[in-house]
Amino acid sequence: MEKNKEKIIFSGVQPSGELHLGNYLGAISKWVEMQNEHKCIFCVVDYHAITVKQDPEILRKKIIEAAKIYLASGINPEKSVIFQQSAISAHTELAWILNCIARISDLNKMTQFKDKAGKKQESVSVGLYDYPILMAADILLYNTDAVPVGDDQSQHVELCRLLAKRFNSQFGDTFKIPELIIRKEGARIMGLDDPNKKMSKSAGSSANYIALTDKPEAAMKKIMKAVTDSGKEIIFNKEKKPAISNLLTIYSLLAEEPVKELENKYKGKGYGDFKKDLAEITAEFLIKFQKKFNSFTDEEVKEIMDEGAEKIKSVAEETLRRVKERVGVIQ
Ligand code: ATP
Ligand code: LTN
Repeated sequence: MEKNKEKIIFSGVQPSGELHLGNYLGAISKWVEMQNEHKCIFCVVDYHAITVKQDPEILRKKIIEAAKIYLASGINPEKSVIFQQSAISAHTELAWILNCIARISDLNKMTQFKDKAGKKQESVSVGLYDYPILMAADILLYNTDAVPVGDDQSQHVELCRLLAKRFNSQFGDTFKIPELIIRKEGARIMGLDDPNKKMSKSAGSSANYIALTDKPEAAMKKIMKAVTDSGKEIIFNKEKKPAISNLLTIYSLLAEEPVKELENKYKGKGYGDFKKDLAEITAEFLIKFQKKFNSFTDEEVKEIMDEGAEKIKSVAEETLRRVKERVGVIQ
C-alpha cells in the first residue's frame, strides 16, 4: 500500500462467542493504529454471526458487546465509523448480485468452510457456505482500499479481489480492488491449550483463549496452565517451540517489547518465571481494557452505531446503484 496517503479501510468482527486476545492482537489493535492516518470503517458483522445458530437475546447483547470492544480497544468514533452490518441493507443486496458472479468452484476452495463444517458439510447452513460472498459485498460497497484482518481471513479477501476483478471485466470498471493487510507479528495467535491450532472463539474449551471479558485472575490461571514445549529455554522458534513462540508473541505485543529483547531478558530463567510475568502483564491489560469497556452504556453504543450507519449509508447505496445499473436491472 502506498505510504502516507489517506486510504479507505474496512474490517469487521462477528458478534458471536467471546472475543479474545487473538481478535485483539491479530486484527483490532491494528485497526487502532490505522485510524489516525486513514478513513476507517469498522463493522459489527451480525449477518455473518447468524450463519450458525444464535439465541436472539444473546445475539442482541453480543452486538453491543462487540462495539464496546472496538471502543475499549481505542477505536475513536470521532475518527472512525462503527456500525452494525444489518443496518445497511445494501450489504445483502450486493451479496446476492455477487452470488451470481461467484462460482461453486470458488467457494469450494475456502478452507475455513471445510474446517468449520467438518464432517457436517451437508447439514450446516447455506449461509455458512456463502459467507465469503457477503464479506466481499461488505468490503466492495465502500470503495475500500485495504482490509486489515488476521491470517485466517486472507483467503476470503483474495476471493473478494477475484470477484471484483471478474465483475469489472464483465461489466466495466466498477469496483476498486482492495488490498489485504496482515500484520507481521500476531496475525495468527495460537490456542493456549494447543499451539498448533489458532486461538478461536469457537474452540471446544475456554482454556484455548483469553477472552477480553475474562476476569483477570481467571486469565492469569489460563496463562499459568498454558501448554509449553519440551526443553526449558525461552526462545522463539515456531517449528521447534510453537507454544513458547506463541506466548512470546503475546508478551511482545502486550508489553510492546521486541521478542529478541524478551529472549535476552529470560536467558537462564525457566518457563515458570516467564509465565508468571506474562500472566501479570495480561491481567494488567485486561483491567485497563475492561475499565474502558464498562465505561460505555448500551444506549451510548447504540447511538454510536446508528450515527455510524447514517454517515456511510449513502456510499453503500451509491455503489449498489452503480452495480445495479451495470448489471441492467435499473434503466
Ligand atoms: P472463529 O474462531 O469462531 O472462527 P474468530 O475467533 O476467528 O472466530 P472472527 O470474528 O472470525 O473470530 O475474527 C475476527 C478477526 O480476528 C479477523 O480479522 C480474524 O482474522 C482475527 N482473528 C481471529 N482469530 C485470530 C487469531 N487466533 N490470531 C490472530 N487473529 C485472529
Ligand atoms: N469473516 C470475517 C469477518 C468479516 C470481515 C468482513 C472482515 C465479515 N465481513 C469484511 C473484514 C472485512 C471474520 O473474521 N470471520
